[in-house]
Amino acid sequence: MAVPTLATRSASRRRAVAAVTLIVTVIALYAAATTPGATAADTPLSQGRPAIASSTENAGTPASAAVDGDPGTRWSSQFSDPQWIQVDLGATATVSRVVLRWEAAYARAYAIQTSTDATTWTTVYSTTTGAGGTETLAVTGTGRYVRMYGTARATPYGYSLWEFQVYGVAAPGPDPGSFWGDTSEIPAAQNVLTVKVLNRTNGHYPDNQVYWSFNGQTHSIAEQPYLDMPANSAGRMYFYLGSPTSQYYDFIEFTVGPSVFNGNTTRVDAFGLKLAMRLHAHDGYDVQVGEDQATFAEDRSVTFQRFVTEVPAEFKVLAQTQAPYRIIAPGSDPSFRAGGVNQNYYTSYAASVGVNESTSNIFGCAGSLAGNPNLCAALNRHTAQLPTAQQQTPGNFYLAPPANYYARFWHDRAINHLAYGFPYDDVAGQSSFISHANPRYLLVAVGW
Ligand SMILES: [Ca+2]
Repeated sequence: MAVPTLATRSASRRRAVAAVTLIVTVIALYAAATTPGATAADTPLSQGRPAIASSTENAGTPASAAVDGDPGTRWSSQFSDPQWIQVDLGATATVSRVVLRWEAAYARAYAIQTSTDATTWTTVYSTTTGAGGTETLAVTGTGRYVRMYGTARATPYGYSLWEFQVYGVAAPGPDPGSFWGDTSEIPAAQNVLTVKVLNRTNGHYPDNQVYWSFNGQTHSIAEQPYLDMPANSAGRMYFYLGSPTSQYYDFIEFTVGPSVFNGNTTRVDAFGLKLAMRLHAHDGYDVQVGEDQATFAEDRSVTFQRFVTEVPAEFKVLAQTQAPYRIIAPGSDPSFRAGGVNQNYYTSYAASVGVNESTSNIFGCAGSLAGNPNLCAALNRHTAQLPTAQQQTPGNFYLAPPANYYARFWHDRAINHLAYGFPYDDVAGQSSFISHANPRYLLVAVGW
């Protein structure tokens, strides 16, 4: 472990205190048995993207194995109907082709469906006479999410796909320039750097209802979008929507030296508002962290619903108890603490790797784990059972329970998949911490 910076560790050591009903209308809007002319070399939009499924047969057949591009790994479900597998393309795409590479356990009846929000689905292909093997389907659809929804198995086994490949054209994302606005008129700092706060609430709040607060000053961005940031240690800047005391709030944290900025967004305690920050330095360094632009673009209610849909049952409560204001970290929820229904969520797994620590202390990297960042990170990422050399390989993270699915959710929605999902999420460079000398400005986007 490198010596941590003040900002990161002071923040990260804080203890946390703090089914969608699917009406499947099987209407084939478009179905064709022809194979579209596409080059064999093109890469599916689905490859390497986050995938989830209604079930898995065992830990060796995760949903991710159907989108990994490896013909020797597969997803398989439990042996019942219906079952589904869904992939998140990361942004809205025009979908033109789906390739299903079935293992022997294939679907007789299934639909291919698309969705913009992982809640409401549109069927773009369906069949009751699936043939198994490799099926190449020409479809016409639009969506960020694509799933195979199986309603009748062809064998007594489950549904099993070597690969679930979605091809098409990704819609152009938001223009990064317009997201971050015009940076040419940012005033030069008299102190260390200029902070500019951006209203990216998609019209939910006007500029005179988007507030920032730092070191005793509170302003709306209509009054004052800029702050000339002085050197300070372990500082926080808070953001509020609606009023300066609104329950819709969040913060960034930082340590600012005479000629350096160190700081991060954080989901260690909770999600309150979508936040992203972009640091620009005099030498041309220009780096962004925080929620990605697709997450900024979607409504808050969609983000909450997506959380409930995507995480395992034990974690759904995190987006419910303090809704609509917060999605809280698992270590903050009574269900995972002593006496709670999931107090033993981690117990047997932790014991299997020689750790005797409470579930909430594992999520919070507290107790005996406060001094062991690597082990705490491995437990949160479900890599503690692997050889040490593989514990910090991102491709191994969050592949099976028990794991911190709250943290995984924020990584899946973060720029470059970097987020502070738990206190030692900086292990293996996975956090949203950024640091650079001679900073010129910091842009902070506040979303809904
Ligand atoms: Ca595979």
